[in-house]
Amino acid sequence: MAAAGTPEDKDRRHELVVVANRLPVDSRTLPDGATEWVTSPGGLVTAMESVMRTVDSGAWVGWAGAPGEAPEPFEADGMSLYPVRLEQEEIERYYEGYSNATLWPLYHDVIVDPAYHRGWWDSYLSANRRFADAAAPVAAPGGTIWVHDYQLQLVPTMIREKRRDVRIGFFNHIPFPPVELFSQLPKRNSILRGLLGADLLGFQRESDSLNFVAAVRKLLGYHVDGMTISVPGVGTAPRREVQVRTFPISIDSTAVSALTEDPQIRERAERLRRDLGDVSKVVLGVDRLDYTKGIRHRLKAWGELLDDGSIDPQDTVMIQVATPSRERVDAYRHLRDEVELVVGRINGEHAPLGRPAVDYQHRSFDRRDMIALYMAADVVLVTALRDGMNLVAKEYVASRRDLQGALVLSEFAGAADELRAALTVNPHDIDEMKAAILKALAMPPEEQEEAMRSLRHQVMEHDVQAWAHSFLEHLKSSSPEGESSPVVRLSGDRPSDPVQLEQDLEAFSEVPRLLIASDFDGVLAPIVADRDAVVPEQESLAALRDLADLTGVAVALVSGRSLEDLDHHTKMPSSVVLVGSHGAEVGALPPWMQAEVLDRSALGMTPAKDEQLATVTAALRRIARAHPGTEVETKPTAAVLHTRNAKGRGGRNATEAALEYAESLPEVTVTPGKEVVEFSVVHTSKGEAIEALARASAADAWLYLGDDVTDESVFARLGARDVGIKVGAGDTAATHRLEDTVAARGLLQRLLQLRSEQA
Ligand code: ADQ
Repeated sequence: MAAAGTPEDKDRRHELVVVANRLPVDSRTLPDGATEWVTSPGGLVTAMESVMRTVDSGAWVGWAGAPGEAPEPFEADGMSLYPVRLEQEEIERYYEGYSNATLWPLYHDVIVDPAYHRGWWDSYLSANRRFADAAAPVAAPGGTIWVHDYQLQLVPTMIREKRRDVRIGFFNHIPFPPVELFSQLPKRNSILRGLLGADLLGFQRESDSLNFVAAVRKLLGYHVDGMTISVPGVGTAPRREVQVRTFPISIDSTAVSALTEDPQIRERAERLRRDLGDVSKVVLGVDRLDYTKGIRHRLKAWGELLDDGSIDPQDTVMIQVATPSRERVDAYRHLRDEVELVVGRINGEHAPLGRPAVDYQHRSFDRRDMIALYMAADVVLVTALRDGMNLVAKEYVASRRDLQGALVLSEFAGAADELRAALTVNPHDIDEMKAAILKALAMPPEEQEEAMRSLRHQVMEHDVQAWAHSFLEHLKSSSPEGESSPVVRLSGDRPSDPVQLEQDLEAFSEVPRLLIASDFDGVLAPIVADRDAVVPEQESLAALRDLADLTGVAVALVSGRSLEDLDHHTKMPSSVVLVGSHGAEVGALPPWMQAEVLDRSALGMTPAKDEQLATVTAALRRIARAHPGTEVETKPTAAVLHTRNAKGRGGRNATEAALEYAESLPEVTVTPGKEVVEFSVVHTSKGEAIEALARASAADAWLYLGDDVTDESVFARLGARDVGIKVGAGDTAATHRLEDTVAARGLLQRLLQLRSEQA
């Protein structure tokens, strides 16, 4: 409960200012007419509360929920709250109109048609201005302003126009659509420019980040390097760099998990099952009543399972909690009518006497009831047609300390990227959904336990506090107005602490899924004058090979050498991934790696790059046709002309023709090799390659060994659980230093020992 009050000092400036459409409190009128503020539940509030506690003075700027005159700023739970005034007309046009009837459907794959009205845009602009005007003056000099969600996409630039000294972050809670869809939006470029006022833009899924970057590249034509956008200077404002990153949001996992031990909640869960007639299986859906959540598809599958007798309503019941939402928007009213019609029909045809087949609840529940529901459910169905993340999936997992229960999860929910042990479904495929529901209902307890253990590891480790801290840490390391200074964690030849290194290795080897990657020259082999005469430390290579055979370990070698050269000198088995040319060439992947993640996102491919690659490939093919025996190989990001099998001067002539053609392509990286010429359309770094490998192997943490300046792009990306080791002297962003390749060998052997003990 929040205590009402007013800030002692109205000119107070805040280190961290959160800007969101709504304040984290709701007003309640007491019997004597006075107003009381009550903390409103919700993921964002919980997340930010824990962050706010770590700053001296935090502020929250948002709408208080009622039209007209806004309350004066006040204090609640150690935070200063600054209400923003919105008129009734603005609520209708900015919030219900542009935000929820234009942007929401457009950003969710146009599941319903977005409505475009010019008047709504004007209101979106003026309402965003109000939020920016309220937020800009309250941040401390050099402070941080964190703007949230699609309703406020113009706010970052509006704040920057007033305050060049603050760091501005923006997080989008919903998906960002592919450029082909986003392009529909009238004023689309204004939205992009509005967002680019931030120093850091955060999205839920990697695909959202990539979609955003592709939109900026295609629609604004700005230069993009990996996930860094270069925003040209305007007037006196200098050129700036904007970072785009993926931060999957989460829940307060520990708090949720702890509540499952509460005797009252346990009793509530048991009573719930008793009240349902002690059926043998309870299936649960919990959603805002929103067309994005796939409730109709789920009910269709459920209805068919009852119709065809696959489910017996006598011993299985479905609870569908559908929270009232946006009831003034047409599409939501229609959805409610449809859902209630279908539920009525299913119950009419299948409900046993005195009990429903679908127990439909159209209302809000308190947190404790929600957890009791999760505890009572054998299966939870999350079948969103499109969802930024979906916190219900994570809440269910955090509520199952008993390691029982099964989660059916749509691949179109952001949570599917992390919750790999769920039963994933395409909710548009009703047959597939029916099969997944039956599989979940029949899942043996040991299998439930195995899956739930993996799901819980993910949810408990990556909680909302970690999400918020990670975003703010990234924001802190971005510099206002674009001056960039490399991170130096160990300067010169300062050694690192061996005890700390051992502790870090121990902690690292306990993580379920690991990526272990290393540079080659200078780490696994001493540097020699003649590159071809390099002699690797055979025991280091052996340790890496053995590590690659352990469960949950992915191993990669990343080098500036060409892939072929790297392969020739290391002779690694197929379980080890080879990455050559500083990340631009990726060798064969083990079958369990997600090749598509690596192909596109690592490598920074966009529709424009696809086009460029097609043009280059066609030109090389013309050259190959003119020179018999030569051929063109295509790779995800490159085309390669091979001349090895050409007769006489044919090979040399083809190479010359290719190199001449290369001169017309300043943006393409052309690397001539032994009887090959590679044309790569992306400029990659080892850092980008490691990030992508970590994603492709679903690694929870990675360890990297490197000796060169090109390895700093990897160390600059170290997360809290990752380990970076610099071999040799020099300033570095790595956390540890080893003297030479002999020490590196020792480390790999120690790691092998630790991980084998885990196994
Ligand atoms: P939402 O679309 O609101 O959020 P979701 O992530 O599922 O969706 O969060 C819903 C929350 O409401 C959950 O915490 C759930 O427990 C709660 N809830 C649902 N029904 C309830 C009821 N009847 N009573 C009480 N509580 C109820 C948006 C995006 C999501 C993204 C979040 C956070 O659309 O994709 O995950 O923001 O970024």
